[in-house]
This record gives sequence, C-alpha cells and structure tokens, in this order.
Amino acid sequence: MAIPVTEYNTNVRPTWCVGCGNYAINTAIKKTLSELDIKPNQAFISFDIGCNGNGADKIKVNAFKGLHGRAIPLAIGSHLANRKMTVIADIGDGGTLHEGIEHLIHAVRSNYNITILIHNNENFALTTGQATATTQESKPMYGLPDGKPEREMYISDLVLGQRATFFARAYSGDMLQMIEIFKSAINHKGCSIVEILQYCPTYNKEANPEWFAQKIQKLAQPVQSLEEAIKTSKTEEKINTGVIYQDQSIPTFYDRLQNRKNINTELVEEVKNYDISNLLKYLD
Ligand SMILES: Cc1ncc(C[n+]2csc(CCOP(=O)(O)OP(=O)(O)O)c2C)c(N)n1
Ligand code: SF4
Repeated sequence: MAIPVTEYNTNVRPTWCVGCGNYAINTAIKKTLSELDIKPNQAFISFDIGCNGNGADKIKVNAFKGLHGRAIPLAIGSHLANRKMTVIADIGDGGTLHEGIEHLIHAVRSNYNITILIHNNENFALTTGQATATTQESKPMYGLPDGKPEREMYISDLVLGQRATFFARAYSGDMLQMIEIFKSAINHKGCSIVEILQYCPTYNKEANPEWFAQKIQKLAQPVQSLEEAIKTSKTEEKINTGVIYQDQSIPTFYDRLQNRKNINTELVEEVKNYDISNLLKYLD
C-alpha cells in the first residue's frame, strides 16, 4: 500500500500568492513520492533561494535550503554520499540559468543519478519580477520598463545540446501529468531534467491558464533522437509537454567508475606518514 500523502506534510503554512503554481508543484512532489513508495527518510531534496525554495519547509523529507543557484551541487553531493537516497534538486529558472548555470551543465554532462525540477516562471519572482534568461525578448519587466533587451534562452536547447539523457516538460496547471512525469524522472537512471512551466500570477500574468490551454499540446511518447527532441521542444507555435527525450543507454557517473568498485580506499604513503606535530603545537 502506498504511503499516505499526509505523511509528507509539515505544519508550516505556505505563503505563496493566491494561484501560484508552486502549490501544485509541491503537492505533486509529495504525491509522486507517495505513489513510488519512497518514505520521507528515503528522499533528499535540495531547495534553492526564491519563491520555489519556500517549498523547503512544507514537505517532510530530508530537505536542505542552500545558497541561491546551488541546489544542483547540493543534490550531487548528497547523491555521491548516499546513493540509496532518492535525490531531487528543486530550483527556479533564475537560480538555474544565472547564479548556478555551470552546475546544470556539469550535472547533465556527468549524468549523475539525480532529478532536477526547474520551476520556470520566466522571472526572478522573489525579488519582485526582474527578467531572467527565459523571459521573452522585449517584455517589460521590473527595472526594464522598455522591455528586456536580450533574446530569451531555452532550457531544452541548453540541456539537450549537452546530450541530456532525460528531458521532460510539465505544467503546474496539470497535476496528473506532472506526477507521471516526476515518476518517470525519478525512475530514470541518470540525470533527469524537468522544466515545469510554472504559473506566476503576480509577475508573469500573460502566461495564464487560458494562454497555456491554447498553447500546450501533450506529447504521446518521447521522440527518438536528440535532434528531434530539440525541434520538438521549441515553444514558438505550440508548447509540447510530457517526457520529450529519454536515453537509458548512457551509464550514470557512478556506473562508469568500475575501477573503484569493491576497493577499500587507503591513504597514499605520503599522507600516511605526514608529521603534523608542527601544526598541532599551535593548539596548545
Ligand atoms: C547569489 C545571489 N544572487 C542574488 C540573490 C538575490 N535573490 C534572492 S531570490 C532571487 C530571485 C530568485 O529567482 P528564481 O531563482 O527564478 O526563483 P523564483 O523566485 O522565481 O521562484 C534573487 C535574485 C541571492 N540571494 N543570492
Ligand atoms: S511572486 Fe509569483 S512565484 Fe512568487 S509566490 Fe507569487 S505567484 Fe508564486
């Protein structure tokens, strides 16, 4: 029998704005863990700074809220320390594509066995709606009344360009699809990236449920090649959601380290014989 969803509840009341997509995302994570029978003490979630990160104390798992943009290296470190744990990094588009962009690239490249959930609300919401890399070109934003001068960046282009082994797109307004996507992402052996189109009624009013209803189309199944995945992930006419690409044939970071298996690590000679009495004398 699945673990009741209430087991993942805390007594902290959410403070997100009315209608914010973060409510549904937080609940979808709980429902996913419940349906996969992952107990609260078997999951580690690193949360970022931002509205998304305020989910940290609203879910009962091993949760850690780190510095802005660092949810991904925290997840990687936790996975390397305990590979039995289900490890998720939960982060906003700002933290992922600005402060922490290098971590995303290396997580994908190394294919660590973690899941990265990116709340893409197309702005730095907690700090009152500044433009991020995913904000549409020319859109007026806080501090940019004449519109964002740069072109937008697509998460799919970035991660599929680095040969991600799993890329999916979910929408915060579709809880059932979100849960199915999160389950596939957690079950994927390797680094799974889920871009969640997150409704932010306060700073990104244009991308509202009516707009999403017209734009979104659900992909029946993943496409076969990276090239096709990059094309399918484009968001100009229609926005495809679902698992867009998955390659199970690439070994994870740890599976590649065959030479380290069953080896008891020992200190090298020069470390074993290092005399530290000189350093210790300052402790007296
Ligand atoms: C290194 C660093 N840079 C900037 C900030 C200020 N800051 C705090 S939250 C935030 C916005 C977060 O935006 P995003 O990651 O997209 O998450 P959202 O609030 O939209 O969920 C910023 C810029 C910070 N705390 N640390
Ligand atoms: S500002 Fe946007 S992302 Fe932040 S809580 Fe409000 S609706 Fe949600």
